[in-house]
Amino acid sequence: MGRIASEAIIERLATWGVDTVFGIPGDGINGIMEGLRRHQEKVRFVLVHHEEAAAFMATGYAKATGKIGVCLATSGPGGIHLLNGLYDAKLDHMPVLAITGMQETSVLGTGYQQEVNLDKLFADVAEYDQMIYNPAQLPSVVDNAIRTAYARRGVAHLTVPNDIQVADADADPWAHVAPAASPIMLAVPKQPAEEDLRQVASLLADGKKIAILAGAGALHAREEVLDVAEALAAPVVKTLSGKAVVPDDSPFTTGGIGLLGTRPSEELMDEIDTLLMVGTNFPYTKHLPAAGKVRVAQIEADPARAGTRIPTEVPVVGDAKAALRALLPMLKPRTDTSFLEQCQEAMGKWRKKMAAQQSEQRSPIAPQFLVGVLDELAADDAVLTCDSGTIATWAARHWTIRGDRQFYLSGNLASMAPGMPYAIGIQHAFPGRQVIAFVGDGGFAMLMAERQRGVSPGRAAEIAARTVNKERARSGESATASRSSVSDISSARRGGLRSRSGAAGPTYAQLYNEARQRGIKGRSSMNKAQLKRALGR
Ligand SMILES: Cc1cc2nc3c(=O)[nH]c(=O)nc-3n(C[C@H](O)[C@H](O)[C@H](O)COP(=O)(O)OP(=O)(O)OC[C@H]3O[C@@H](n4cnc5c(N)ncnc54)[C@H](O)[C@@H]3O)c2cc1C
Ligand SMILES: Cc1ncc(C[n+]2csc(CCOP(=O)(O)OP(=O)(O)O)c2C)c(N)n1
Repeated sequence: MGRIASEAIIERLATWGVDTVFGIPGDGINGIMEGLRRHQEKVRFVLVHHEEAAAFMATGYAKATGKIGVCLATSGPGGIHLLNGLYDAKLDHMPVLAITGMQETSVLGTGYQQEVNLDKLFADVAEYDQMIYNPAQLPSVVDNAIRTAYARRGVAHLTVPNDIQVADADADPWAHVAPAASPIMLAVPKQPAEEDLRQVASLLADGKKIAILAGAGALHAREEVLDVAEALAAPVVKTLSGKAVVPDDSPFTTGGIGLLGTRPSEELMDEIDTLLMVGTNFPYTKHLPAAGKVRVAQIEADPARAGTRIPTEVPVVGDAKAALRALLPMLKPRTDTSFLEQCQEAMGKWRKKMAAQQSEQRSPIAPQFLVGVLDELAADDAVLTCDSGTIATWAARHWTIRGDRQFYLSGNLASMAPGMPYAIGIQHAFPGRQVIAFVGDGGFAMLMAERQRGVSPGRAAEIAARTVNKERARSGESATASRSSVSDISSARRGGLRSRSGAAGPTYAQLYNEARQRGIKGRSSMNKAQLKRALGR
């Protein structure tokens, strides 16, 4: 067989810098698997157990690297399984490309086995959604898909019928749409209009009690956020997705906002007269000041999202880092630091309260203690991923950002189970880095099988697996992963032996036994010394 169309796809992915594809093979994508086999030195294929996990891995990869994540699924059910992870990418604005198989063109529309119109099904989730009917569309549609995913910060989907996957790559050339020799992606202009920034500076100059709300779109702008905070003597409140914008021990932050946030952040929202929002689309508007009570400026990359959450006097479109850097010299430095000091005092009390909740003396060990120990022992550049559920509260409050640490969760979709696949995806991107999945027993059970796939090169799930609570499992009470030794405690307190994620779910013992059969190591983690041993410290 000569050069096939699937090779043109894989080669083009490689030209765009794609080095990893997450997925599961199937008859519907045999041709694409052949393309991957022929170009395995350029693009590696990471086999997963569930397509949803492949999409989460691609999303985690994109979140941590800023590069497009790619997942692959067979026709019909394989493609359907991708969807939840793809919606996670869509809602958290991550560039992800999904490639799926499709029945061969000669049977399309005949109700053939596994015939699901995946292009129609993906129409809502994907910014770019295209069936490939002719190899001559390649590599243009790959370029368009990737370019659109980056430009619109979302999902692109290509579905490829079996016969096209293995068709002669060079047949039927359509010279007039011949693509450029190399992929072209023109960056969106980052610099906001100077006049807009002058208006922001003027609004801030009038403020007496100013706060900055920084989100995921400012993760790359730590230095600039802190510089502006210092110039304005303004506390920085962080969204959960923007937790890593500034370190948690910075004197300029009051930590998170919302249900999982801090009291000082909540209180200051009632006090401020001016709010500067940077790189955030924070959804829980009831935790923001009442409309009309404060003057608001917002720096946002997407014009469609500038000024959408709260009445905003000065919406500015541009990149957070570039905008803040340009804004800084326009600011009138504030000499009155009393509001900031008041916030710092409140934060001092809050930190003590959080530390008390981490106490080793609490018996049985508290969830906060577990995260506290993880926090203490983890590397300064560790990446923490977590599931949705109560577990997110402890990650939010007891995992501290210091050094180059990062933190990722399914922010806006709030789906169960992304913690471990995110970690595995991120571990593939950064093989040498410590990546910790902090997962609930419910979420863990959903995609537990992926733990096996995370073994190599993955320290990813290692820590999660190491904190399995073996002793309790043996006594018929226990759970699975890191969060497990937390979940079983809260259940145990209520005298229950079952996972809180559902009475119909497996008991912890069943879950643990299944985990063990899959080669996952268990550890009992009842006190700090045991936890340290379990974590290999
Ligand atoms: C169980 C659970 C509980 C949660 N509880 C909380 C909570 O209590 N508090 C909380 O804050 N969150 C919480 N979340 C997350 C919450 O649902 C939202 O996902 C989160 O608040 C959104 O944060 P964000 O606005 O920073 O991120 P996003 O919604 O991703 O918004 C980021 C914005 O930045 C923009 N942007 C991107 N790049 C740039 C750039 N270069 N320059 C400028 N702008 C840019 C984007 O266009 C986007 O509008 C919870 C999630 C879960 C799963
Ligand atoms: C796919 C999906 N199904 C259901 C939910 C609703 N839900 C949110 S948290 C949760 C329980 C999570 O349990 P677990 O993973 O053990 O975490 P915990 O809350 O115990 O920390 C459920 C059912 C959801 N967010 N996503």
